[in-house]
Amino acid sequence: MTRLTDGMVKDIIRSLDSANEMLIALTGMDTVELACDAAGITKDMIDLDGIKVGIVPVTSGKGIITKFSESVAEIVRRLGMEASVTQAADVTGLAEALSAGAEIVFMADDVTFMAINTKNGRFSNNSYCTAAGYVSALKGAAGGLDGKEVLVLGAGRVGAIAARMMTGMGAAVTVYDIDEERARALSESIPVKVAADVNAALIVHDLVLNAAPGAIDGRFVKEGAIISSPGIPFPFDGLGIKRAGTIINDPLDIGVAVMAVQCASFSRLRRQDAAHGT
Ligand code: 2YC
Repeated sequence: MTRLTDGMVKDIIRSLDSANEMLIALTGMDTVELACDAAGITKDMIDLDGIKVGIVPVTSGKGIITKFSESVAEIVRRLGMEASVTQAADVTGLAEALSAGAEIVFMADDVTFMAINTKNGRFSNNSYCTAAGYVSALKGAAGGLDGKEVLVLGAGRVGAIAARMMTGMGAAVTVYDIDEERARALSESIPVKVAADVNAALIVHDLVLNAAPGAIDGRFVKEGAIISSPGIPFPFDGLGIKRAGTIINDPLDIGVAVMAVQCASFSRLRRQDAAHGT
């Protein structure tokens, strides 16, 4: 997953309203509904109100990203939970969150971004939750994925999980990765086709899940395509934006919302229905 920079994070909090409006318009679901769908539950199965959440800044590696923790806290508050960023970072911050009775603790270093359920130790991972959230968004925008052809760009952590999920939903998935070996390796474990050329694959796909870090050449975006594209930097040029019918993108919101709902579901499910997909 591309590492966020201070510049990319600074506008997240102010853009959360429009991000939620965009989701409703494009997928028919608001952030809570989408997060529940991605976590394999429905809203009536869980009460998110007032769940205490601690966000602990982590100084390891490239260090703290300005407003990253506060952005995570704001996204979680909008789900109805009670979120706060700890004063201290790292281990001391974790101790602070636990002493304050946090039921869920969010922490991210440069490799792993997780939400831990302190009641039972189960945890949510940002890569899985981002994949699940963007698959749900694509499913909503496309009116279902069963029997549909979907192109996945990138066979990394998010792309591979998304490809597996959509295959399981009955989609005919084609995967492209700049390292063809990585796409081929994925096709050994799940029934996906491998695309050798990204532009030849793009131009024939109405549905795209973009989990690759690079820019996309707008000339090859199929007219009216629905593109679900997590994270940053935003990979489309003006022509790509014009040719696509729908582009679902945000730097952090959907992934974090799914993490919070999935992690809460580990200890808070109302009805003990088996929550599928977690
Ligand atoms: O501020 C902090 O606590 C930093 N340690 C946070 C580092 C986050 C690094 N990860 C990322 O930027 C990306 C996110 C978009 C989600 C997963 N990796």
